[in-house]
Amino acid sequence: MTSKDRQIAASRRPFGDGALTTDQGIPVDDTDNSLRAGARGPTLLEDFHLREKLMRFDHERIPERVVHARGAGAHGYFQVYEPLDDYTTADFLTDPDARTPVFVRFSTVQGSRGSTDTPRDVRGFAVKFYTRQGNFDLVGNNMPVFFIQDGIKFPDLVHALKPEPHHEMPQAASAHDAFWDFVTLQPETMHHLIWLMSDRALPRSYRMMQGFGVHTFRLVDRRGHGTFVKFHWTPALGTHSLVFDEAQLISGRDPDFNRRDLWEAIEAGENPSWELGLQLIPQERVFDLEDVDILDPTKLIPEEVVPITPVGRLTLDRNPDNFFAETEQVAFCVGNTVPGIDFTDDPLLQARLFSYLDTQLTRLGGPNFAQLPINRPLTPVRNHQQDGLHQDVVPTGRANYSPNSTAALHPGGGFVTYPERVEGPKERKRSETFAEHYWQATLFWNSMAPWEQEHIIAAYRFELGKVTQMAIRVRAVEHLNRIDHDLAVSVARGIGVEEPVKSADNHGRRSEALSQAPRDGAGSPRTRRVAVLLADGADARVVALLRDECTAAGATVDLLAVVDGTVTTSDGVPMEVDRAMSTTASVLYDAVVVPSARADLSADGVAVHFAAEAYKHGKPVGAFGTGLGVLQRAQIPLTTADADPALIVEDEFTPGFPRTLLTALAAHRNFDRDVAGIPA
Ligand code: HDE
Repeated sequence: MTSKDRQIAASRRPFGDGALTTDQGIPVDDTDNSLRAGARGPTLLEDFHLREKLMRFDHERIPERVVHARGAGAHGYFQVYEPLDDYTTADFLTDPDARTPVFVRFSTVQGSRGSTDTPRDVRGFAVKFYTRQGNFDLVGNNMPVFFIQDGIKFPDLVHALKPEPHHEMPQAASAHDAFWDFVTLQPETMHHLIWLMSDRALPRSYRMMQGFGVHTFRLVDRRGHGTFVKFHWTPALGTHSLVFDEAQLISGRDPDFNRRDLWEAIEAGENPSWELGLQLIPQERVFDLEDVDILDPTKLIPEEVVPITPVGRLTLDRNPDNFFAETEQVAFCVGNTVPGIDFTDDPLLQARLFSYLDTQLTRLGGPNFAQLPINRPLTPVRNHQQDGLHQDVVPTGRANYSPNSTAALHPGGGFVTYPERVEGPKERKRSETFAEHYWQATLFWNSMAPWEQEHIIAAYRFELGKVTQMAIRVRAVEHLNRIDHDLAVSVARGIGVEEPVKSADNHGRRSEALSQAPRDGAGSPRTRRVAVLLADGADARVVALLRDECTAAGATVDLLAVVDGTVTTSDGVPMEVDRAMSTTASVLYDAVVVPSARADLSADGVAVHFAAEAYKHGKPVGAFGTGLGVLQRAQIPLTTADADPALIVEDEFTPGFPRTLLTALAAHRNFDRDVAGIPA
């Protein structure tokens, strides 16, 4: 239990048992019948219980977030490995014994609150640290760069991205004219766009995605010396993605896919964790970072140029008690910082410093939102601010001004802004160091594994294929041609645009860290979900062995059959199944196994589709004995393990089967499969 948990506990009020009262504490005698003049007569205005109950119901909603409306949150803690006092005075970064409570909210960006978890989209990764020096909010994303360089373009970007104004379509999707019209006219978006077209936009789980602070911030040590810093979160479970077809199917099968995954993992004690890493950039080095201006949020600093120093760990271990009170009412403000961490002049960051404070006034209905239990700091709040809507405390005393001659409230010893020298004419002008928009998009493209490149091409084709105006498609291909000629040609071929003439050479640079391929290898079978398709005559001993080995490795196994209830094992004994195949889908699992059985599952269309679809999405697929028939019917080529390490096929069950399956699960997927001919 953290100190924040204890603080929140004081605000808990269970729905619980006991005598029902009104909000005024008046005991309620009957909550099922309104007060009427006779059983069949009109309802009386004096029914204060009815009026209060409906009034409260009518006002249950607050405005959803303008962006990042759909999210999921969890409590946890952060602990630094070693004191970072060479760089900062921030207390939570200098005391390895301090377990700083945190609340994290993950989110999608485009969709409204009730939309799906798995659109092609950026994900928010916002962390509120309740430190001993007040709240520090690191409001980041799962991609290290942003679409625009100046916050003044944010309303334009978001208007273009969100559903179009006349008919409010499409929901949670960037594949429409307005978005592509805007981005192709605003070329600084090109780098973030290629990240959005990559598998990074389809995380398998919030627990399996990286996080980034995006902007360059500044750490300040006790001598007042500054070091530029970029924040990175690296998930313990590796960084893994869905494939687009699967993500779209999940939207229908389980729109709460990522939210459920986070909730269930924490309920099961599988606490997700991330390592915090810092790219530390001495102020003197700022101008030798090749073509990167550290104030430009559309650029990253390659890890080969400035490596990441691991400094601490974030662990999430408690689900919220109440979605609205915590996940919905949490108010992240980029301006919430603590002594030792300061801002930079990144013009996107500067605009955010205004926006996050401002938006809460509408969203949370007034200036006292910091008093809500989820937003309240652990440190005492002492100032002369007062009144306003929803004042939750009773200020005492009379000296509500400063200076005053009675109370001893005085500033000092707190946050001191880094005394950076600034001068220049007042002007609306972009820095020339922000002018180049393509080389890092090329770097990203060059760093991708072949399958990642294929997915990117398919994504551009899909998105641009939905754009109705040919001129926008043509403009997009022109930009792609400046990133990489082959990429532009491949996309052009898929969307009916003439192939462009080569206009620039690819610089050929790569940065290993940008690819997800090596990060896939860093995975684990823990919390992965295996579907076992059972039929009558399955061997109970083998099924138990398979289940036990998977469970021992932290994976979960669902036994599925054509209908819910039981199957009869080879010993003639009934074995309970978890559910019918038709009530779920392969896209909700990480692997599919078809054990041998007497009954012929290959005659069942749902089972065959299950296997084919999992195979098509690169998942581990295993079968033995008569189970192989299902794979054959699904047109899955039964190749050797060398050709496809995620295809585990055996004539009969061996003890090696679960082990190979678990290795394949840890490696996430085999995206090198040729799945063009699979009919699923
Ligand atoms: Fe946000 N953003 N943003 N943003 N953003 C909001 O704040 C905004 C930007 C991010 O889980 C809003 O409380 C402007 C970059 C996350 O509650 C709003 C600009 C990055 C979240 C807002 C940006 C983000 C938000 C909506 C350009 C990644 C969700 C409600 C100057 C580093 C936080 C709210 C949560 C939310 C404005 C750009 C991430 C409207 C004006 C860059 C993760 O204030």
